[in-house]
Amino acid sequence: MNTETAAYLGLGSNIGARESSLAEAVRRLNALEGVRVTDASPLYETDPVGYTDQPPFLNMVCRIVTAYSPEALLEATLGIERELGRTRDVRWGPRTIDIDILLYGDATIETPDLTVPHPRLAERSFVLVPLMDVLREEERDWRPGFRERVVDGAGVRIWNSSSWRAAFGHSES
Ligand code: PH2
Ligand code: MG
Ligand code: MG
Repeated sequence: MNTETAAYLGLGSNIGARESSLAEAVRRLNALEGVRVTDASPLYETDPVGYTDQPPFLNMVCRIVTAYSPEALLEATLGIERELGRTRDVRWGPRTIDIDILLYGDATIETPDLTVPHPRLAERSFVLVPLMDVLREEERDWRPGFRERVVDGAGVRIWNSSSWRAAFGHSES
């Protein structure tokens, strides 16, 4: 019986040492008993969406394989956000680290605490661009329209970091 599920997480940071916060979040995710990070996208610097009077973000997406239920995964991601100094002041406002569950297998989840697929996933280039870097071919059919979706990439610029490439294994370009 296969009790592991592939999932995709979107991460963002726009306060403090953005790149180290993201790297530390990925490291802590991978260190969880029930999570293995299999792929990490490059970093992108992105214009703030929604509440625009805040600094630019660094965003990325990672693919994980997890033994956790969606609820347990949510708890674990909130725990890492807290450990890395996340506070919740303004909705959509500045944050040291945000970890969102974008996809959890092909599941559709609708509870008071969690909506999967992430409800704003399809409108956000800062999520779609890095998601397309790591989304596996065989997992594209989880959501109708992914294959066809045009990613315009507006406000999303690759963030060239040799330390990120060294840590997460991307080739240059
Ligand atoms: N997250 C938000 C609101 N706006 N904008 C960018 N560019 N990147 C984000 O991660 C982001 C945002 C709420 O989670
Ligand atoms: Mg978010
Ligand atoms: Mg969030």
